[in-house]
Amino acid sequence: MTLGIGVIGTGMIGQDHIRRITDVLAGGRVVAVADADRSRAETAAEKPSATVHDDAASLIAAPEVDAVLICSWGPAHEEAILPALAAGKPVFCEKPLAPKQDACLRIIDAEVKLGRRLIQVGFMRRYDTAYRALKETLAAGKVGAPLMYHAAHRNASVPADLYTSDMAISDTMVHDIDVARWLLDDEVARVRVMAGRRNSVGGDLRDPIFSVMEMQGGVLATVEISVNIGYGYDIRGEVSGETGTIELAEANPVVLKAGDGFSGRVPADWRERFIDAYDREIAAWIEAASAGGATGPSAWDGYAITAVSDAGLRAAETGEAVEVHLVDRPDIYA
Ligand code: NAD
Ligand code: ISE
Repeated sequence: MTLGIGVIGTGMIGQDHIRRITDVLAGGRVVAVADADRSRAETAAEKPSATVHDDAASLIAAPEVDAVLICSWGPAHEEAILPALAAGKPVFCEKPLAPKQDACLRIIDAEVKLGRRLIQVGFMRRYDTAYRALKETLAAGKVGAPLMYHAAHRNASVPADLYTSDMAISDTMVHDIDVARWLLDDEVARVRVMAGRRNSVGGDLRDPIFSVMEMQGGVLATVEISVNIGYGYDIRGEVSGETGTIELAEANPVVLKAGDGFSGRVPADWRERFIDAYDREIAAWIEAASAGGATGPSAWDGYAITAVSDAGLRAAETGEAVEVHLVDRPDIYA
Protein backbone atom coordinates (compact mmCIF):
# COMPACT_ATOMS: atom_id res chain seq x y z
CA MET A 1 0.00 0.00 0.00
CA THR A 2 1.18 3.54 -0.75
CA LEU A 3 0.11 5.96 1.97
CA GLY A 4 -1.70 9.01 0.55
CA ILE A 5 -0.31 11.97 2.47
CA GLY A 6 -1.87 15.42 2.80
CA VAL A 7 0.55 18.19 3.81
CA ILE A 8 -0.76 21.28 5.64
CA GLY A 9 1.83 24.08 5.61
CA THR A 10 4.25 24.20 2.69
CA GLY A 11 6.90 26.56 4.07
CA MET A 12 10.50 25.61 4.81
CA ILE A 13 10.05 22.29 6.56
CA GLY A 14 6.85 21.41 4.69
CA GLN A 15 8.76 21.64 1.40
CA ASP A 16 11.64 19.64 2.86
CA HIS A 17 9.33 16.82 4.00
CA ILE A 18 7.57 16.83 0.59
CA ARG A 19 10.99 16.45 -1.06
CA ARG A 20 11.97 13.50 1.16
CA ILE A 21 8.61 11.71 0.71
CA THR A 22 8.77 12.27 -3.06
CA ASP A 23 12.49 11.71 -3.78
CA VAL A 24 14.01 9.78 -0.88
CA LEU A 25 11.59 7.54 1.00
CA ALA A 26 9.36 4.66 -0.06
CA GLY A 27 5.81 3.90 1.02
CA GLY A 28 4.16 7.32 0.81
CA ARG A 29 3.01 9.81 -1.81
CA VAL A 30 2.06 13.45 -1.29
CA VAL A 31 -1.44 13.58 -2.80
CA ALA A 32 -2.73 16.88 -1.37
CA VAL A 33 -1.33 20.15 -0.01
CA ALA A 34 -2.77 23.26 1.65
CA ASP A 35 -1.21 26.50 2.79
CA ALA A 36 -2.57 29.84 3.94
CA ASP A 37 -0.49 31.20 1.05
CA ARG A 38 -2.10 29.44 -1.95
CA SER A 39 0.68 30.27 -4.38
CA ARG A 40 3.18 28.56 -2.07
CA ALA A 41 0.97 25.47 -1.96
CA GLU A 42 0.68 25.47 -5.74
CA THR A 43 4.46 25.53 -6.17
CA ALA A 44 4.91 22.75 -3.61
CA ALA A 45 2.25 20.63 -5.35
CA GLU A 46 4.04 20.60 -8.71
CA LYS A 47 6.63 17.84 -8.33
CA PRO A 48 4.44 15.29 -6.51
CA SER A 49 1.44 16.26 -8.72
CA ALA A 50 -0.68 16.86 -5.64
CA THR A 51 -4.09 18.51 -5.42
CA VAL A 52 -4.16 21.99 -3.85
CA HIS A 53 -6.78 22.64 -1.15
CA ASP A 54 -7.90 25.98 0.25
CA ASP A 55 -7.91 24.87 3.88
CA ALA A 56 -7.05 22.08 6.28
CA ALA A 57 -10.68 20.86 6.57
CA SER A 58 -11.05 20.21 2.85
CA LEU A 59 -7.65 18.48 2.65
CA ILE A 60 -8.43 16.22 5.63
CA ALA A 61 -11.82 15.27 4.15
CA ALA A 62 -10.33 14.28 0.78
CA PRO A 63 -10.76 10.50 0.28
CA GLU A 64 -7.27 10.07 -1.23
CA VAL A 65 -5.71 11.49 1.97
CA ASP A 66 -4.94 8.55 4.28
CA ALA A 67 -2.74 10.49 6.70
CA VAL A 68 -1.95 14.13 7.49
CA LEU A 69 1.43 15.84 7.87
CA ILE A 70 1.16 19.22 9.64
CA CYS A 71 3.89 21.78 9.01
CA SER A 72 2.01 25.03 9.61
CA TRP A 73 3.03 27.47 12.37
CA GLY A 74 2.71 26.15 15.94
CA PRO A 75 -0.46 28.13 16.86
CA ALA A 76 -2.25 26.56 13.84
CA HIS A 77 -1.44 22.93 14.72
CA GLU A 78 -4.47 22.28 16.97
CA GLU A 79 -7.01 23.40 14.35
CA ALA A 80 -5.60 20.81 11.93
CA ILE A 81 -4.98 17.97 14.42
CA LEU A 82 -8.50 17.84 15.91
CA PRO A 83 -10.36 17.31 12.60
CA ALA A 84 -7.72 14.79 11.46
CA LEU A 85 -8.31 12.80 14.66
CA ALA A 86 -12.07 13.10 14.20
CA ALA A 87 -11.62 11.59 10.73
CA GLY A 88 -9.49 8.78 12.23
CA LYS A 89 -6.48 9.76 10.06
CA PRO A 90 -2.93 9.34 11.44
CA VAL A 91 -1.07 12.61 12.01
CA PHE A 92 2.53 13.71 11.90
CA CYS A 93 2.70 17.14 13.53
CA GLU A 94 5.83 19.25 13.47
CA LYS A 95 6.98 20.51 16.85
CA PRO A 96 5.73 22.08 19.02
CA LEU A 97 2.54 20.00 19.34
CA ALA A 98 0.99 23.35 20.28
CA PRO A 99 2.67 26.38 21.85
CA LYS A 100 0.40 26.37 24.95
CA GLN A 101 -0.53 23.59 27.40
CA ASP A 102 -4.32 24.03 27.21
CA ALA A 103 -4.26 23.31 23.46
CA CYS A 104 -2.05 20.24 24.06
CA LEU A 105 -4.51 18.94 26.64
CA ARG A 106 -7.42 19.30 24.21
CA ILE A 107 -5.43 17.27 21.67
CA ILE A 108 -4.62 14.60 24.28
CA ASP A 109 -8.29 14.40 25.29
CA ALA A 110 -9.32 13.84 21.68
CA GLU A 111 -6.69 11.11 21.17
CA VAL A 112 -7.55 9.41 24.46
CA LYS A 113 -11.22 9.32 23.41
CA LEU A 114 -10.13 7.36 20.32
CA GLY A 115 -8.43 4.92 22.68
CA ARG A 116 -5.20 4.64 20.67
CA ARG A 117 -2.32 6.73 19.46
CA LEU A 118 -2.64 8.42 16.08
CA ILE A 119 -0.17 11.31 16.54
CA GLN A 120 3.61 11.48 16.12
CA VAL A 121 5.28 14.80 16.99
CA GLY A 122 8.36 16.01 15.06
CA PHE A 123 11.03 15.77 17.73
CA MET A 124 13.53 14.36 15.25
CA ARG A 125 16.61 14.38 17.47
CA ARG A 126 15.47 11.02 18.83
CA TYR A 127 16.22 9.62 15.35
CA ASP A 128 19.71 11.16 15.09
CA THR A 129 22.58 8.66 15.18
CA ALA A 130 24.69 10.74 17.58
CA TYR A 131 21.86 11.35 20.08
CA ARG A 132 20.97 7.65 19.94
CA ALA A 133 24.58 6.72 20.67
CA LEU A 134 24.60 9.19 23.58
CA LYS A 135 21.53 7.52 25.06
CA GLU A 136 22.79 3.98 24.42
CA THR A 137 26.19 4.74 25.97
CA LEU A 138 24.53 6.23 29.03
CA ALA A 139 22.15 3.27 29.34
CA ALA A 140 25.12 0.87 29.08
CA GLY A 141 26.43 2.36 32.33
CA LYS A 142 29.74 3.56 30.84
CA VAL A 143 29.79 6.74 32.98
CA GLY A 144 27.71 5.58 35.93
CA ALA A 145 24.63 7.53 36.92
CA PRO A 146 24.11 10.83 35.07
CA LEU A 147 24.55 13.94 37.21
CA MET A 148 24.33 16.76 34.70
CA TYR A 149 23.40 17.22 31.04
CA HIS A 150 24.78 20.27 29.21
CA ALA A 151 23.33 21.36 25.88
CA ALA A 152 23.97 24.20 23.46
CA HIS A 153 21.57 24.96 20.61
CA ARG A 154 22.94 27.64 18.32
CA ASN A 155 21.26 28.94 15.15
CA ALA A 156 23.26 31.00 12.66
CA SER A 157 20.35 33.43 12.37
CA VAL A 158 16.57 33.64 12.62
CA PRO A 159 14.10 35.72 10.57
CA ALA A 160 14.10 39.12 12.29
CA ASP A 161 10.48 39.88 11.30
CA LEU A 162 8.99 36.57 12.50
CA TYR A 163 11.09 35.33 15.41
CA THR A 164 10.25 36.64 18.89
CA SER A 165 12.13 36.35 22.19
CA ASP A 166 9.54 33.86 23.50
CA MET A 167 10.21 31.58 20.51
CA ALA A 168 13.73 30.93 21.83
CA ILE A 169 11.89 28.84 24.43
CA SER A 170 8.61 27.79 22.76
CA ASP A 171 10.05 27.03 19.30
CA THR A 172 13.78 26.40 19.77
CA MET A 173 14.48 25.15 23.33
CA VAL A 174 11.59 22.66 23.04
CA HIS A 175 14.06 20.35 21.25
CA ASP A 176 16.43 20.47 24.24
CA ILE A 177 13.56 19.88 26.66
CA ASP A 178 12.64 16.84 24.57
CA VAL A 179 16.21 15.50 24.64
CA ALA A 180 16.57 16.03 28.41
CA ARG A 181 13.34 14.06 29.13
CA TRP A 182 14.11 11.29 26.60
CA LEU A 183 17.81 10.91 27.41
CA LEU A 184 17.36 10.95 31.18
CA ASP A 185 14.01 9.12 31.09
CA ASP A 186 12.59 11.63 33.55
CA GLU A 187 10.30 14.64 33.73
CA VAL A 188 11.35 18.23 34.43
CA ALA A 189 10.46 19.38 37.96
CA ARG A 190 11.36 23.08 37.69
CA VAL A 191 13.02 25.44 35.26
CA ARG A 192 14.97 28.69 35.47
CA VAL A 193 15.87 30.97 32.54
CA MET A 194 18.51 33.70 32.61
CA ALA A 195 19.45 36.33 30.06
CA GLY A 196 22.66 38.29 30.36
CA ARG A 197 24.44 40.48 27.88
CA ARG A 198 22.55 40.54 24.59
CA ASN A 199 23.90 39.73 21.16
CA SER A 200 23.71 43.11 19.41
CA VAL A 201 23.15 41.33 16.07
CA GLY A 202 19.63 40.35 17.20
CA GLY A 203 18.47 43.89 18.01
CA ASP A 204 15.89 43.75 20.83
CA LEU A 205 15.79 39.96 20.94
CA ARG A 206 16.47 38.33 24.31
CA ASP A 207 19.44 36.38 22.95
CA PRO A 208 21.27 34.36 24.16
CA ILE A 209 19.46 32.73 27.06
CA PHE A 210 20.67 30.17 29.55
CA SER A 211 18.30 27.72 31.18
CA VAL A 212 18.65 25.26 34.04
CA MET A 213 16.11 22.46 34.26
CA GLU A 214 16.00 20.36 37.40
CA MET A 215 14.74 16.89 36.61
CA GLN A 216 12.49 15.09 39.12
CA GLY A 217 15.36 12.69 39.88
CA GLY A 218 17.71 15.62 40.64
CA VAL A 219 19.83 15.68 37.46
CA LEU A 220 20.51 19.24 36.30
CA ALA A 221 20.13 19.96 32.58
CA THR A 222 21.61 23.23 31.31
CA VAL A 223 20.88 24.76 27.91
CA GLU A 224 22.39 27.70 26.02
CA ILE A 225 20.10 29.00 23.27
CA SER A 226 21.74 31.41 20.82
CA VAL A 227 19.87 32.31 17.66
CA ASN A 228 22.18 34.77 15.92
CA ILE A 229 25.54 33.09 16.37
CA GLY A 230 26.51 33.70 12.73
CA TYR A 231 29.02 30.90 12.14
CA GLY A 232 26.50 28.10 11.55
CA TYR A 233 24.13 25.65 13.22
CA ASP A 234 25.93 24.21 16.21
CA ILE A 235 24.22 21.56 18.33
CA ARG A 236 25.97 20.24 21.43
CA GLY A 237 25.17 17.82 24.20
CA GLU A 238 27.25 16.33 27.00
CA VAL A 239 26.34 14.05 29.88
CA SER A 240 28.47 14.37 32.99
CA GLY A 241 28.21 11.12 34.93
CA GLU A 242 29.64 9.70 38.15
CA THR A 243 32.66 8.16 36.41
CA GLY A 244 33.01 9.91 33.06
CA THR A 245 31.45 12.08 30.39
CA ILE A 246 29.81 11.37 27.02
CA GLU A 247 29.38 14.05 24.40
CA LEU A 248 28.02 14.34 20.88
CA ALA A 249 30.97 14.20 18.49
CA GLU A 250 31.50 16.78 15.77
CA ALA A 251 29.75 15.22 12.76
CA ASN A 252 32.38 15.79 10.09
CA PRO A 253 33.36 13.26 7.44
CA VAL A 254 36.77 14.96 7.06
CA VAL A 255 39.03 17.30 8.98
CA LEU A 256 40.92 19.73 6.76
CA LYS A 257 44.50 20.61 7.71
CA ALA A 258 45.93 23.41 5.58
CA GLY A 259 47.92 26.59 6.05
CA ASP A 260 48.45 26.95 9.77
CA GLY A 261 45.23 25.41 10.97
CA PHE A 262 42.70 22.62 10.85
CA SER A 263 38.98 22.87 10.28
CA GLY A 264 35.73 21.05 9.60
CA ARG A 265 32.35 22.09 8.34
CA VAL A 266 29.69 23.57 10.63
CA PRO A 267 26.21 22.73 9.23
CA ALA A 268 24.36 25.74 7.79
CA ASP A 269 21.04 24.96 9.44
CA TRP A 270 18.76 22.28 10.87
CA ARG A 271 18.01 20.84 7.41
CA GLU A 272 21.68 19.94 6.96
CA ARG A 273 22.50 18.88 10.53
CA PHE A 274 19.50 16.59 10.97
CA ILE A 275 18.89 15.41 7.39
CA ASP A 276 19.23 11.73 8.28
CA ALA A 277 17.14 12.09 11.44
CA TYR A 278 14.28 13.70 9.48
CA ASP A 279 14.46 10.88 6.93
CA ARG A 280 14.24 8.26 9.68
CA GLU A 281 11.40 9.95 11.60
CA ILE A 282 9.24 10.34 8.47
CA ALA A 283 10.04 6.76 7.36
CA ALA A 284 8.96 5.53 10.81
CA TRP A 285 5.78 7.60 10.58
CA ILE A 286 4.89 6.27 7.11
CA GLU A 287 5.32 2.72 8.36
CA ALA A 288 3.21 3.24 11.51
CA ALA A 289 0.54 5.34 9.76
CA SER A 290 0.23 2.72 6.99
CA ALA A 291 -0.68 0.25 9.74
CA GLY A 292 -3.23 2.78 11.11
CA GLY A 293 -1.22 3.81 14.18
CA ALA A 294 1.61 6.01 15.45
CA THR A 295 5.10 5.66 16.88
CA GLY A 296 7.91 7.86 18.26
CA PRO A 297 7.36 11.10 20.19
CA SER A 298 3.71 11.15 21.31
CA ALA A 299 1.13 13.80 22.08
CA TRP A 300 2.00 13.17 25.74
CA ASP A 301 5.63 14.10 24.99
CA GLY A 302 4.37 17.15 23.11
CA TYR A 303 2.25 18.20 26.10
CA ALA A 304 4.97 17.59 28.71
CA ILE A 305 7.45 19.60 26.62
CA THR A 306 5.04 22.51 26.20
CA ALA A 307 4.36 22.44 29.96
CA VAL A 308 8.09 23.00 30.54
CA SER A 309 8.18 25.65 27.82
CA ASP A 310 5.23 27.50 29.43
CA ALA A 311 7.05 27.37 32.79
CA GLY A 312 10.24 28.55 31.05
CA LEU A 313 8.42 31.57 29.62
CA ARG A 314 7.26 32.53 33.13
CA ALA A 315 10.75 31.91 34.48
CA ALA A 316 12.23 34.21 31.84
CA GLU A 317 9.84 36.98 32.92
CA THR A 318 10.34 36.61 36.65
CA GLY A 319 13.92 35.42 36.90
CA GLU A 320 12.66 32.81 39.41
CA ALA A 321 12.61 29.01 39.21
CA VAL A 322 9.13 27.91 38.08
CA GLU A 323 7.64 24.51 38.99
CA VAL A 324 6.29 22.26 36.24
CA HIS A 325 2.98 20.51 37.00
CA LEU A 326 1.75 17.74 34.70
CA VAL A 327 -1.67 16.07 34.65
CA ASP A 328 -1.73 12.29 35.18
CA ARG A 329 -0.45 10.44 32.13
CA PRO A 330 -3.27 8.58 30.31
CA ASP A 331 -2.71 4.83 29.85
CA ILE A 332 -2.46 5.03 26.04
CA TYR A 333 0.91 6.80 26.54
CA ALA A 334 2.33 4.28 29.02
P1 NAD B 1 7.43 28.58 7.55
O1 NAD B 1 6.98 29.94 7.98
O2 NAD B 1 8.54 28.47 6.56
O3 NAD B 1 6.20 27.76 6.97
C1 NAD B 1 4.97 27.66 7.62
C2 NAD B 1 3.88 27.62 6.54
O4 NAD B 1 2.63 27.37 7.19
C3 NAD B 1 3.75 28.94 5.79
O5 NAD B 1 3.82 28.68 4.39
C4 NAD B 1 2.37 29.47 6.19
O6 NAD B 1 1.72 30.19 5.17
C5 NAD B 1 1.65 28.17 6.52
N1 NAD B 1 0.52 28.31 7.44
C6 NAD B 1 0.48 29.00 8.58
N2 NAD B 1 -0.74 28.87 9.14
C7 NAD B 1 -1.46 28.05 8.33
C8 NAD B 1 -2.77 27.51 8.39
N3 NAD B 1 -3.61 27.80 9.40
N4 NAD B 1 -3.16 26.68 7.39
C9 NAD B 1 -2.33 26.39 6.36
N5 NAD B 1 -1.08 26.88 6.26
C10 NAD B 1 -0.65 27.68 7.25
O7 NAD B 1 7.79 27.79 8.89
P2 NAD B 1 8.66 26.47 9.04
O8 NAD B 1 10.03 26.83 9.45
O9 NAD B 1 8.44 25.57 7.89
O10 NAD B 1 7.98 25.86 10.38
C11 NAD B 1 6.73 25.23 10.35
C12 NAD B 1 6.59 24.34 11.60
O11 NAD B 1 7.63 23.38 11.58
C13 NAD B 1 6.70 25.09 12.93
O12 NAD B 1 5.87 24.47 13.87
C14 NAD B 1 8.16 24.90 13.30
O13 NAD B 1 8.39 24.95 14.69
C15 NAD B 1 8.42 23.50 12.76
N6 NAD B 1 9.83 23.27 12.40
C16 NAD B 1 10.43 22.17 12.88
C17 NAD B 1 11.76 21.95 12.62
C18 NAD B 1 12.46 20.77 13.21
O14 NAD B 1 13.66 20.80 13.33
N7 NAD B 1 11.75 19.72 13.58
C19 NAD B 1 12.48 22.83 11.81
C20 NAD B 1 11.81 23.93 11.29
C21 NAD B 1 10.48 24.13 11.59
C1 ISE C 1 13.16 25.53 14.15
O1 ISE C 1 11.75 25.64 14.14
C2 ISE C 1 13.58 24.15 14.51
O2 ISE C 1 12.83 23.35 14.95
C3 ISE C 1 15.03 23.96 14.51
O3 ISE C 1 15.37 22.62 14.76
C4 ISE C 1 15.58 24.85 15.60
O4 ISE C 1 16.99 24.73 15.66
C5 ISE C 1 15.22 26.30 15.31
O5 ISE C 1 15.70 27.12 16.34
C6 ISE C 1 13.71 26.45 15.23
O6 ISE C 1 13.36 27.81 14.94
